[in-house]
Amino acid sequence: MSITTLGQFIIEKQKDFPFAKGELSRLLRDIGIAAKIISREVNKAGLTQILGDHGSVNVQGEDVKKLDIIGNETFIWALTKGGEVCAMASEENDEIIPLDGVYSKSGKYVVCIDPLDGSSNIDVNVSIGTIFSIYRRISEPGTDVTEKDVLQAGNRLVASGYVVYGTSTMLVYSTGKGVNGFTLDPSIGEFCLSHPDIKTPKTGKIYSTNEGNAGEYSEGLKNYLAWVKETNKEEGRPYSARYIGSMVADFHRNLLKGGVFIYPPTAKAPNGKLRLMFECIPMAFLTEQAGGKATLGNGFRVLDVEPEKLHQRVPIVMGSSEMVDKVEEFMKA
Ligand code: P6P
Repeated sequence: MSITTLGQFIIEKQKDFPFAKGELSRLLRDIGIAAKIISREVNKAGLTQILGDHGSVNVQGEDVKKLDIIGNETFIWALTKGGEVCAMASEENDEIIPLDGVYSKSGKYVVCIDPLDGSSNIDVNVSIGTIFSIYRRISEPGTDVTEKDVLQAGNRLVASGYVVYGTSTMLVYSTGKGVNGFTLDPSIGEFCLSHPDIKTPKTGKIYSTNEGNAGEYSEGLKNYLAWVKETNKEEGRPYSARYIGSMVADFHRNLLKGGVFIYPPTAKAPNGKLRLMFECIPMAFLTEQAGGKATLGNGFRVLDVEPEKLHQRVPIVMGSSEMVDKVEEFMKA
């Protein structure tokens, strides 16, 4: 049998952590369970004309919960049941969520989650995703959790990953020893290793940004966007613009093919639109683990930002290292 399931892989890799007693392995398993449930729900989304639009009352007169609420509740359920997590922070909740499972209070980990990022794309059948990051709690096991347990810089991450619900459902994660991708085989209900040891190309041909905002970009970034469009065969230009407006889908494509993703400050989002804790840190960790770069656009590593607010937003330039350098060269000029 040539397949390696997520569970088997996690156990195999546990030897990378000599002091591990299996808690992180069980936590990653719990995330996999939640991802499978959300994948089932997301793949039913197209049937809303029968099941009723999410957020409406269906033909049986039942309230159809919005998918991002279902996603949020599924992770709260899975991580509470699993007992390894003392608290969660969710893009859907203003405050941190202390978990009240039998073992939660002694849980060693906290999890930040964007349960369904890009959910506005569900109704048009565009890929969406879950983004998660795992930290060791700072407070003593058994004591009350505080926001300090969650507001940790990305350079203290234990693990991060995402699930992309697309033409297939994939789970991609890293515990700091490289990046591995698993594809869900619905016929056996298992995530199977399909993309071992993902390395993102040093350079690429794809740039991803919402050029509808370009009128508000800095002069330097406007110059970069002009430069990428100039024909220069020796330097492999023009590049291709690829932007689907669903971060996990844009990220996953660029991770595998090479590319740069840019969300700079705009008038509507003066600190950038993407959230530090729920989108930027977990994706920056994966990018660096795959050999790429992730900065605020000024050379400052996303993983070194000391978080101040749970839902704070930051600008981000991330992807192939040479492409990030080129964007920053223009932005500094
Ligand atoms: P814009 C989706 O709403 C999201 O949070 C990310 O998934 C995506 O990358 C970004 O916003 C798209 O933002 O302003 O380009 O529509």
